[in-house]
Amino acid sequence: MNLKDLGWEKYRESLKDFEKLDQESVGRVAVENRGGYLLYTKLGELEGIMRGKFMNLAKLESQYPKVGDWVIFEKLAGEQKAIITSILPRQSKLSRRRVAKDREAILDKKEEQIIATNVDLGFVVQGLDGDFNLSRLERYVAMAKEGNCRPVILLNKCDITAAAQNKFAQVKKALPEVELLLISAKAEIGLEKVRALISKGVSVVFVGSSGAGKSTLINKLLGEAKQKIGEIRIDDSRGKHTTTKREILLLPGGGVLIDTPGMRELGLWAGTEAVAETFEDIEVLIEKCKFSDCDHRVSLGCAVIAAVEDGELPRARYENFLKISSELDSKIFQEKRKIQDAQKRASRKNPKRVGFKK
Ligand SMILES: Nc1nc2c(ncn2[C@@H]2O[C@H](COP(=O)(O)OP(=O)(O)OP(=O)(O)O)[C@@H](O)[C@H]2O)c(=O)[nH]1
Ligand SMILES: [Mg+2]
Ligand SMILES: [Zn+2]
Repeated sequence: MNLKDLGWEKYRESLKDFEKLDQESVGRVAVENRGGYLLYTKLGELEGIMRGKFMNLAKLESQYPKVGDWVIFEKLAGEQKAIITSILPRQSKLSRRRVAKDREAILDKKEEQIIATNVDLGFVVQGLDGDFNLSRLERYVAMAKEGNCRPVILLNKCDITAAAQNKFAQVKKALPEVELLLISAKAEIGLEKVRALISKGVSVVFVGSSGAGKSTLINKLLGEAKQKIGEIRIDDSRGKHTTTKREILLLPGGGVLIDTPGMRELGLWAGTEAVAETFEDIEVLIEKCKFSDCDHRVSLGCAVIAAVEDGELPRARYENFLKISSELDSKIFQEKRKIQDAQKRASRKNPKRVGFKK
């Protein structure tokens, strides 16, 4: 296995202080199993485990190795096994918050779930069947941007609908700045354009709902039926969560592909910056709102509402903007509350003496 084929050169450009890394001791996490990892290295495939000391230090789930990570390891003599001693800095990452187990978990930073790291491109795959959903696309795009990963939307299954061009135009209008391709993985339409984006050493992750066709597309790119494909339900186009783990697959002739299981629920882990970028047109309008604390819902002199009324801004896009921003607002609000509560608790323990006379 060649480090160059694993994307090492491209990744290394982002590292300044690691010039002298011994190539024999760096590897890339290809699969994450319970507590164990499959590493792709110069020495071939190695079974990696974390060094005990490291595990004691890692408090957050995100501090453990993730698929796509570059790690330093020590190989065990005579075995295809390695001890992972550290994770090299992540140049990019795609992450979301976990499917909500409880309310606290959603707001807790501990629950960041990393889907893949060190990916140059994030292919957002969406089917043009019942899977098609503009706001979901916008969320994926926000997520990719937030993680320093360039989003590319792949509208798949263009073979099954006459409305493909129409939906393509809808997406183009809603997300004009994002690269967009109309394809059919199954009927092999537009795949050369996808292939052209994945040059040697480039790492790409495929995300999207179960049944969108991620694995079908990956198999076509690989030229072999490596990934299992699942049927979808006819009534609602939902897949059956056929892919169950995130995994690196190497494209013959270069390129690192990461297949992922379809997401049940896309939580937003993005910050306000990503939202601003995705809603650039609305950000421009906001500048023109009469009041600086305009809520863009009922406020007087709101330029955003005016644009919706004039038909200049599509209503669906406006509603999606409100949805995403209120979700973020409540997160930020909760974070602030937590800090305030902590401050209150601290001041109760250490009451200030100011104002008291002895
Ligand atoms: N008509 C049509 N069907 C497609 C196309 N691409 C994929 N499919 C079908 O969609 C279904 C789901 O495909 P998968 O590749 O398993 O979907 P996935 O995104 O990997 O799904 P998960 O692994 O569950 O996340 C299969 O029945 C595929 O044959 C396409 O371009 N056109
Ligand atoms: Mg799959
Ligand atoms: Zn406004």
